[in-house]
Amino acid sequence: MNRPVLEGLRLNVPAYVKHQRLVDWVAQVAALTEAAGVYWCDGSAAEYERLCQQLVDAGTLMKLNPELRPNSFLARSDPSDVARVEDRTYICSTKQEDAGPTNNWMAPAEMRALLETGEQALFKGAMKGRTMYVVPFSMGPLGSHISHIGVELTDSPYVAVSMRTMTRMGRGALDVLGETGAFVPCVHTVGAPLQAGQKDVPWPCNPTKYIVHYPETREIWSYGSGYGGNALLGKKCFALRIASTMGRDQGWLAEHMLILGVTNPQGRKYHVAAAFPSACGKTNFSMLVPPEGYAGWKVTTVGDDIAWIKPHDDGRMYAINPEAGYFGVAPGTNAHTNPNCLASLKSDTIFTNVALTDDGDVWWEGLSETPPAHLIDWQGRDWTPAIAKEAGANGKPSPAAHPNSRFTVAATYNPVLDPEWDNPNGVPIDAFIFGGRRSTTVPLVTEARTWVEGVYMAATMGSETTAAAAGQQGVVRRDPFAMLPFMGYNMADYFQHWLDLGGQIAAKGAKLPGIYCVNWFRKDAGGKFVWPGYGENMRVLEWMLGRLEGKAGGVDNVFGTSPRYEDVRWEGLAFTREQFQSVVGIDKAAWQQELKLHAELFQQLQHHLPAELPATKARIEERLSR
Ligand code: SAT
Ligand code: MN
Repeated sequence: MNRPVLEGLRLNVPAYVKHQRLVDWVAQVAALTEAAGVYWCDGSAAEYERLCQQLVDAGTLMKLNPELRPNSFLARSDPSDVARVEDRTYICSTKQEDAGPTNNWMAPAEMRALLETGEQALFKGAMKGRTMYVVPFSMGPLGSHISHIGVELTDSPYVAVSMRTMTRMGRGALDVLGETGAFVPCVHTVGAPLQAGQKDVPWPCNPTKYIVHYPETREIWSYGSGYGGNALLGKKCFALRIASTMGRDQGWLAEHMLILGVTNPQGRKYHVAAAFPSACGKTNFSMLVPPEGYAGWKVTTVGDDIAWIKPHDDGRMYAINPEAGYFGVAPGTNAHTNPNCLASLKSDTIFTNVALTDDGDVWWEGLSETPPAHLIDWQGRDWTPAIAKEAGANGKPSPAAHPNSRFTVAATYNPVLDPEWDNPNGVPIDAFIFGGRRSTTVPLVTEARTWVEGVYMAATMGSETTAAAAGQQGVVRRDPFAMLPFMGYNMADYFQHWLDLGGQIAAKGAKLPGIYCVNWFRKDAGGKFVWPGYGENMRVLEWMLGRLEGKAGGVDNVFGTSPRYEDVRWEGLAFTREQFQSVVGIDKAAWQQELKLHAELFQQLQHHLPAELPATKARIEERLSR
């Protein structure tokens, strides 16, 4: 094999690497970025430990108390680099209409000039003074027909270690690749070159950020951020934006969905995939603990964030979780909201931007009812309830952990991990759930009467924005399929793709998965959540499964079928008929307003918008006017 030699730089290609095109590309990017060295990750435990120690020495990671939190670390990011940057995220397809009106777009040549080829191109010399890590990874079980391989080149060792937890990273992925296999090239730099003798900072990054996707050549280029969704390129960039485009071209789906298994006392197991926007409780739902009265029921996690779903010859849709770990929101996680998650985080976890306790453990808002008397906050400053009150705004104390602080942990630490989570053939999906965060209007649960009605529900989903993305929080925006920040192509074409797949399955005579719309987040007049949520969501799940079996009752509303009070099991929960009514009721005036927002969305997406959607809207309007 030809091993290119760059002047003054050794590529250090391990003997087991057999892929010439990969080696050539690594050489090219090393030359462009002027990396000081190249290191190929093998994915071993020894390598992980070595890199973590290196990160500790550099001040990026802090080792937590090994007695309280074995093999775990805390990272504090730069305070400006704490979330995804949607306004800096681009889909660079040749034609703008292929990116569609919901994405930022730039012509590929123009973007390449900015990043790679122009006089002042950002990637030129961007890795000066830093090692470039070659991170091969598989999204999905190694060798599965649903999986795909990527290789990330990054100058961030924090990214390299996080990728080992979040993906099947290392030599195994290269073995699958062989000599000529296809891979998605992902280039990432924190954009902070080091001049000779310059001292590094704990969290290098750049105020200029670009998260760039070329869907046609299936490439990802990310500049300036070290934060999760911007930097762990296997996740949102590959597994959603690039993969959604692959799915469009190849007849499958890449979705922002958790996948759970639910087994009833008779031993019958179902699989459900559920889409919620970022930081709306996907991890909690995927690890749900059935409440009192549900003896014999079991919920198991296949995935907590992303699903790749392929129609199979038997007419069913099979899903895999392309990831191997959880990059979840820490605040709010506790023994009530998600005991299984808490158990997953006992050891071997990298925490980012949570608070540090005086005995070297972690804390975040909601972990305990009363905060410790003293903490070090996510920015490394002293924190006490009194300081927090002083520094707070709008009557709320300043949080010790950033609202988007995260944990990174391998799926194998989850005590309720589904035994099929690693099955290369995936699990058959029985139902899809779509949910937003809405304080009003949208009922607790509604079943779509048809596939088209379900696609309509998903397409018109709205949600109040959360801390997962930089920018204003709490404003309602349309977030179709919870994919708004993650779509790799034209949203209207994506709606069509969903309709087409449903049509193909129906044409085979197979039963389509049920589609449900949920909203756990309705509030009462006092601003408090009415539905208790978390484990109690099991009651809603049981109703859905009952519907699939044709056993559970319901009543039609303007846009689907919802349960009556007596259609839900209430054993073990004091939830009155009135309370129930306040979370399922349809307020006609609110729905008339809501439909105006659907109309706005359809106006924005009118180019290629499937005719079935406005037709469904017209039917809802007709029912509303009765
Ligand atoms: O920050 S991530 O993009 O990885 C998580 C999320 O926003 O869902
Ligand atoms: Mn997500």
